Amino acid sequence: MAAAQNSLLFLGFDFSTQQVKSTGALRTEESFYFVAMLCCSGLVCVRTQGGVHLHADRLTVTSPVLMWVKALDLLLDKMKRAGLDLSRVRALSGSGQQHGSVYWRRGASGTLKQLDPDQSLNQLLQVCVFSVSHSPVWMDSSSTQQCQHLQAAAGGALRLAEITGSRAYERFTGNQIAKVHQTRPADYQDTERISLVSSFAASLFLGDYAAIDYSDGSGMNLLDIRTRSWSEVCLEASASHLDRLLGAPLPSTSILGPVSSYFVRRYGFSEDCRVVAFTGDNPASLAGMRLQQGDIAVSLGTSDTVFLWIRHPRPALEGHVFCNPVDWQAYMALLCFKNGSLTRERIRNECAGGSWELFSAALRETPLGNNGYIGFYFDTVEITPAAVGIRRFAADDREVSSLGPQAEVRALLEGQFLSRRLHAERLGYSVGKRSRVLATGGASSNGDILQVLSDVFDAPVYTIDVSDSACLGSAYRALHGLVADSGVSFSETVKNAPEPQLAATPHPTARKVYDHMLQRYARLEERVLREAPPLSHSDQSAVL
Ligand code: ADP
Ligand code: XUL
Repeated sequence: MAAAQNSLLFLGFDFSTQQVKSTGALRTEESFYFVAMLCCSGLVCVRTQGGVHLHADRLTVTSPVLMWVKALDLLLDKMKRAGLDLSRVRALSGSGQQHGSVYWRRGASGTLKQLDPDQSLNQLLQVCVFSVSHSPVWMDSSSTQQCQHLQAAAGGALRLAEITGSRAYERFTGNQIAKVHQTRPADYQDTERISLVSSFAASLFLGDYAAIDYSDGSGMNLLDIRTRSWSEVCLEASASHLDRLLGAPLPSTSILGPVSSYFVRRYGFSEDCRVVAFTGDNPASLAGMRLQQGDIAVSLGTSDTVFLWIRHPRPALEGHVFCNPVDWQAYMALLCFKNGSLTRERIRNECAGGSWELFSAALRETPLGNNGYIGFYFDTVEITPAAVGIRRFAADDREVSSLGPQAEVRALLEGQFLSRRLHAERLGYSVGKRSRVLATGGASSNGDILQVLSDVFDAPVYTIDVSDSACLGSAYRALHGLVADSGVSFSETVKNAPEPQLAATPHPTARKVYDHMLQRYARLEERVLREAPPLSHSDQSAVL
């Protein structure tokens, strides 16, 4: 990396579903800095499918904790081999896929504090460190019973949303912890600390248990998002001794401490390098995209997410409100759609011979509005809305059983983006003259997909050069963490960072086509939900 010797380096890590990645932000003396992807490690071969295990009940989804540990070993070894001078890193931070939980066995903190720099983390943490070796992750939907119990204890779904920012969701950590507590009492008893994936990763760097930050903590159905402390009602309804097991939550901008001596001795980090609280991947993306009020961010990763910066939380039965990761007085709203990239990959395989090129060609060769064809593609139980199955409709709303391959590709994309827009509008988003859509995630590298996004939202779409905005946001947050206590705002800290690049502008006819189509989509979605049998346990397990 070509850089001035006296420049300062800030590192961001992202522990996502399919990879562990890292990005660096460099700040020179002239206060100008740029960003470079330092390296990125693929998934370690631990016989997972895309980083997860889908269990026989088809509801339980876990990831081996050691997969993240091994991936971090590989990533840091790769950085070292690339000749990076890690002694220049002044601060690091990171993000993790949201909601997943890691269970540290009694005595694990002693192990963390005395890591032998001659051995890899994987060697050191392999035995007796985790009381649950396979962590429940965000794709899990097996905790319906626990959700019902929590909602009843809190005084109903809306009341729970008012306290924690969300009604009860199966993937939210409190319900996952409650399930472990009930189904694995001995392992729970043997646990001395519970981390989120983000605070677990921070703990590795810190050599001690890292606090859960307010923003990722908001994805647990346990944190009171207004007082920013654990809600006693929710803790009590979920599992025993939770306040002790979770530790006190901290502001997302907190400096947790210096990097552990393990990283100083094994990888040459400076003893002065600070670890800034890690957060969730979506909050970190908000930072990476430098989202402003009025913008909407659309992340096209394994799951698709849509998020907005908001001042005043208005929790509802749909979507989530989290504490804002860069401004403790603000909030962010988030919608999560489970059928994102994996569904696009399925349709690519079935309709475009497995080629993104042909998939893109299909988008270019079909008209805006797809001659009235609209599709709903919920391969697995969708989060927003709670539905499963595939439905296709012609222009007169008559159901059709199949579409030609090119029309199918466009129906999928338009359906996905109409759904993102419809549900964002219900959360308070409105397409205005100065609206910008900021796109990120793996599929944002595809210009034809971004064109459909731009048309459906009737707004210009911007991307950032770095493909992983969560990583980049973590590097920015590391930098901000050093100055946040002296009152410097996040936007001030990153004001010289590269601006997002314009990637697509809406077609002149887009507004007319999609305003009308959005109304039809809303009506058809109601019909799909009305006509679907209630989601029973076995329906939920449907993976088409
Ligand atoms: P994660 O949620 O693990 O962070 P990413 O944001 O890295 O996921 O996105 C990974 C997804 O990006 C892959 O599953 C793949 O379907 C999608 N993807 C990668 N390249 C393209 C492309 N050219 N067109 C559409 N989708 C793509
Ligand atoms: C958000 C969610 C996912 C995960 C994985 O609520 O469940 O976006 O954070 O990326």
